[in-house]
Amino acid sequence: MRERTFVMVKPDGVAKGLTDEIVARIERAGLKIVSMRRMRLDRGLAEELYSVHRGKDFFERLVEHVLSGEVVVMLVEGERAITQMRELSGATDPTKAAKGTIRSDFGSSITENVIHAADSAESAEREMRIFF
Ligand code: FUP
Repeated sequence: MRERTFVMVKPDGVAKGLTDEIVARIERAGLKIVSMRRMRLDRGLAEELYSVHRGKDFFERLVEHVLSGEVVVMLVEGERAITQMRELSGATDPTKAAKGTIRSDFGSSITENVIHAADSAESAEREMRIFF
């Protein structure tokens, strides 16, 4: 099934110069980057993106991280794009992520884990509407 999803290279990924590597992995998986923008989030956007986590103990840390530098937001399209992007990204905690995934290869911590990829069709729709 052809899907569209929302993906973001987080500030740690941009700072480590990983954007091109991540773009290459997405394209090698047969997915298409329909739109891509390098930008700085403001607090409103960051809190909206992560609104499902509001009230959790890591919320402020997470928001501070995505405000700490530039991000690259992407609209990605293709067969099973949502699942494929979750598989390319790997588990939230880089130490638990499968080998060869973006988070396993490049993540430094559960907060600085390089990439965000929408976790469901509903999240993808909501997040794409925020940014595109
Ligand atoms: P994921 O969908 O894999 O990005 O993971 P979650 O939706 O569970 O978490 C969203 C973001 O919150 C993660 F990318 C990093 C951050 N987070 C923490 O900083 N600490 C935690 O204990 C859990 C998540």
